[in-house]
Amino acid sequence: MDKQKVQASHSREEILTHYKEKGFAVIPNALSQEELDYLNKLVEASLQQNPELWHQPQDGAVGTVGLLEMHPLEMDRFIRHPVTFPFVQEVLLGEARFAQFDFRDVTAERASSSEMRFHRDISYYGTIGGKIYDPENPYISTYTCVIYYLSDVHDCCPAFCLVPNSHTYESLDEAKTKLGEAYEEIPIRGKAGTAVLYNITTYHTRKGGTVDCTHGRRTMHNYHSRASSYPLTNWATVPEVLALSDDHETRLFYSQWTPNQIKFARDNYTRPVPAYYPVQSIK
Ligand SMILES: O=C(O)CCC(=O)C(=O)O
Ligand SMILES: [Fe+2]
Repeated sequence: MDKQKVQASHSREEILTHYKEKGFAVIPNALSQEELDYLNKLVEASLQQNPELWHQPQDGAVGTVGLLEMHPLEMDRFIRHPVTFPFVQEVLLGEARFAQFDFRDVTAERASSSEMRFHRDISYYGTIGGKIYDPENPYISTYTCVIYYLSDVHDCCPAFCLVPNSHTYESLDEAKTKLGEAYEEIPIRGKAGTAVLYNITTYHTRKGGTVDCTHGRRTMHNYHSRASSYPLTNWATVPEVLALSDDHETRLFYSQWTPNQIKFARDNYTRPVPAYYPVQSIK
């Protein structure tokens, strides 16, 4: 494929059509080299200086939500990134709300044991019978996530992998049977800076790397909810400077508070929690 073709196949329209048809889209070069250098330095410093902020390996990956708390304004620029956020808004019908933001790191040593099971990311309401996708949204999604590769993902590396159009099925086996010939597992490989935007109820996994992988994989994960969706998690928290920002757009974007966020704000913010949150009843 010549260069022009590659670029042409990633036009805004083609990205959105791909998402509509398959439940995900790849956005190459979403992050610049400068942004990658900044984020990788930040992650390396955090791993060294604040190991307590990182959880123990889960399926081979350590992870942290701590960088948002430490660098709220800087991270907000990635959370509402000029390249990807317009796509997020489009697939969420202009209703995007912050849901979750974290970094993960798989070392080269753990690459081959970092495989996850195929799964869907489902909100609490989804687990008690709520619809896990929106049949009236041409882009399917009630939530969407962007995974950014912060390191090159080669054939040997752990790779994010999806089954297109699998969001309506109760299990991966059902997806296999009903999709038949159309069933495929697509591992995403690409340069550092590649972003994958996906409907979170499309079956997906992290494929493990090979035993001789010398790279591992580093990622930034950013989940978005919709104004009309229930909060995705019951634990994500947002720093005061964003959640109580004087800027209306910012405050609105960070307004989908989880129960834990209400508690966090009550116990840590300098300003009072807005009265419309059930601050008294949260233990
Ligand atoms: O790290 C990956 O490639 C996938 C992560 C994922 O699906 C999850 O944490 O729910
Ligand atoms: Fe997932």
